[in-house]
Amino acid sequence: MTLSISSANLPQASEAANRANNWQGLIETYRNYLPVTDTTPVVTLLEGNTPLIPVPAIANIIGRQVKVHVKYDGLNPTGSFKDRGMTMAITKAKEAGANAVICASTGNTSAAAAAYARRAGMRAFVVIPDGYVALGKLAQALLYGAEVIAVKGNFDDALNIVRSISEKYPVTLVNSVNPYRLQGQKTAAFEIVDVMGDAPDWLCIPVGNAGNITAYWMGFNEYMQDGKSSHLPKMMGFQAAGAAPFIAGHPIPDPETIATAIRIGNPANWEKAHKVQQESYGEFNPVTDEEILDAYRLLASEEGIFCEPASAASVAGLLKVKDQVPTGANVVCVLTGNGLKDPSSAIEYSVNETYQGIEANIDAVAKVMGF
Ligand code: AN7
Repeated sequence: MTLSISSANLPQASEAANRANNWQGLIETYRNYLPVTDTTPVVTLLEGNTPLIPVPAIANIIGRQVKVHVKYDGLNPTGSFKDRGMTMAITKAKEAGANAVICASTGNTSAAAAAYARRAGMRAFVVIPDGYVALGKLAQALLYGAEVIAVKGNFDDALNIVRSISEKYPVTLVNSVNPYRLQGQKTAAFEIVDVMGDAPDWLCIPVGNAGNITAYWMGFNEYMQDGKSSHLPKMMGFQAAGAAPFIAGHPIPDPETIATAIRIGNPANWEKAHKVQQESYGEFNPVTDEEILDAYRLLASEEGIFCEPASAASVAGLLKVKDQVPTGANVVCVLTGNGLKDPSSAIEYSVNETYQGIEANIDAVAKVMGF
């Protein structure tokens, strides 16, 4: 007997499956919302389209039928949300004929800038605070071919330097003061609404320079104006307690936190962030390093999701203010970076340790297992 298979017999691929299989990167997907033309030379690694994952263990802690999802942007090509901004910033730099880009970075921006700039054939200069960039991020920047300059200062010092250099020399600044960065990053809000069918009630997000919270707000507003959502979320930004200028109300000269990605004392997008907070009836709250680490371990060990410490600040923050969450609310926490970025923190702060020096035989291993 012969089996004939025609396409009519096959199940129809869902719209979601089509979207995943045909994904062309966020500039192609959201072209109508972005400052590009038909002749813009798009530089892409097919970033975006990251999963929105339910986290039932975290929702259970809150109770009251609250639903919680994480937007796992650590699954972007270089492992962080920075790819969304960088595809736009490097595309526009290429369009303008730039040969070199520069950024200050706590690590993730440098990895993304390096990857996209090198792909576009440009030099990438990254200025980092010496000793305060997680190992995976430094490894990426070097291997992608960036020229890495480690300065004896913090991120805020590095940002001041690169701002001045980009004014004086022919090199394009790709920190989030570059407006194209936020244009690209706003697409994460589009993706959330596209998947959920509406905006969430709350968006919880870690805050450093406050570029990302500003970009999300822009995205939610543009989609709302386009009739794609019925309401806007309350924007809940969380800073590490030792690096919390928005809670202090003034820049912090010596920011300190184990979450080195957000070890930032003088955010570049200060006014924009306060506008977001006011317009969205949102809040900025601090989370301690202990709270960040608790959320970091909880996400990994209860939900199977490995993010970097700074990203866990969004979940730490949600749990901190959980009594304020309305009953039945839809909450999205943004997980900005992949856990593999920072293997040292994972090993240092993990509850479990490796059983070492075990003889390589069945009895010895079974004994360790408790049998
Ligand atoms: C994982 O890479 O500033 O509030 O130089 O890497 O938009 O600054 C990184 C920031 C959150 C904060 N989570 O975002 C850099 C850098 C992670 C980050 C933030 C960063 P913004």
